[in-house]
Amino acid sequence: MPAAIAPESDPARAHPHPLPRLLLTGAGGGLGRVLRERLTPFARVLRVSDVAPLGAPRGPHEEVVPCDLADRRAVDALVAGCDAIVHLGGVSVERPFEEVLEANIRGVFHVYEAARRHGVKRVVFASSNHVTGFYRQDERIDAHAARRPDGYYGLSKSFGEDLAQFYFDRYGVETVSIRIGSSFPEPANRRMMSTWLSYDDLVQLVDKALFTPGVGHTVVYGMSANRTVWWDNHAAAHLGFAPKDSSEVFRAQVESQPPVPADDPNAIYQGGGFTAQGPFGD
Ligand code: NAI
Ligand code: 15L
Repeated sequence: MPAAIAPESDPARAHPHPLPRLLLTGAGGGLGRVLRERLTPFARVLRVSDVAPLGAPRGPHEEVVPCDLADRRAVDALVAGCDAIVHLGGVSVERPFEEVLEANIRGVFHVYEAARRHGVKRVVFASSNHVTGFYRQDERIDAHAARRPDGYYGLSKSFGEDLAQFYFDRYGVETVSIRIGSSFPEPANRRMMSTWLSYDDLVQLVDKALFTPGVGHTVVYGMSANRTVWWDNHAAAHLGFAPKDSSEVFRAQVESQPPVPADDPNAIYQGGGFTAQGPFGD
C-alpha cells in the first residue's frame, strides 16, 4: 500500500477534517492568491474576501464576498456562517498611521468582534516579524521576548496579537498568530536568507494553525528551515510545524548581489529596512 500523503504536501487531496466554511481575508494579495488555491481542500466552502477585485467564484466550493475591513457591519456579515478565519487582509507594509489604523487596527477589531458574535472558534492571524523588528540580527529570540515593533505596521500586528489574546481569555476564541518572516517565491536579498518562508511551508503552518486542538493563543514565527535563523519556535512546539524547505538553495543567487553596507538597517535589524521608514507627512 502506498504511504499516506500528508495533506499539506498534496493540496489536491481533500483534507481529512474539512471545515464546513472557512473565511480567507486578503484573498487578492500575494499570499491570498496562493492560499485561495491551496486552502481549497481544507473546507467544503471557502469564502474569499478582499477590498480588491477577486473575480468570480472558481466553483461551487467558493463564495466571493467583497468587503472593506474598516466597515464594521460589512465585516459582521462577512464572518456570519463561517467556522474559522484565515485573516490575511490589511496593509502589509509600513504606511502612514491613518492607513494602518483603518485596515489593520479597526479591521482586526471588526474581525474579532464578528468572530465572537458568530461563534467562530479559530482564527489564524497573519502577524509579522515586524512585531519584533528592532531586535538585532545577532540576537535569537522566541515568542516570549518583549515586542519591539519597528513601525506603525509592526505596532498594528502587535495590537492584533493582543486582541487575539484578549478574545481567547474573555471569549474562548482561539488564535494562532503567525509572525510571518518573508513569504515569497524566493528570498529576494541577504536578510531574507534568514526570514524566508516558502509557500509550501506556509501552507503546512496554516494547516497546523487551523487544525491543532487546544492552541489557546499561540504565537509562532513563520520561517522555513533556513541555515541561519533568528527565531526559536519552542513555545509553539505543540503545533508540530516542521518546515521542509530552506533558503540555502538560493544562496549563490542571493550572494551574487552587491554586499549590504554594515551600517545599513538591512544588515543590522531583524526588521531590515522597515526600521528606517517614516516619519510620514512632516
Ligand atoms: P498583500 O498586500 O499582497 O495583500 C494584502 C491584501 O489585503 C490585499 O489584497 C489588499 O487589497 C487587502 N486589504 C488591504 N486593506 C484592506 C481593507 N481595508 N479591507 C479589505 N482588504 C484589504 O500582502 P501579502 O504579502 O499577501 O500578506 C498577507 C498578510 O500576511 C498581510 O496581513 C501581511 O501583513 C502578512 N505578512 C506577509 C508577509 C509576507 O512575506 N508576504 C510577511 C509578514 C506578514
Ligand atoms: C512583512 O510583514 C511584509 O508584509 C512583507 O511584504 C515583507 O516585507 C516581510 O514582512 C519581510 O519582512 O520581508
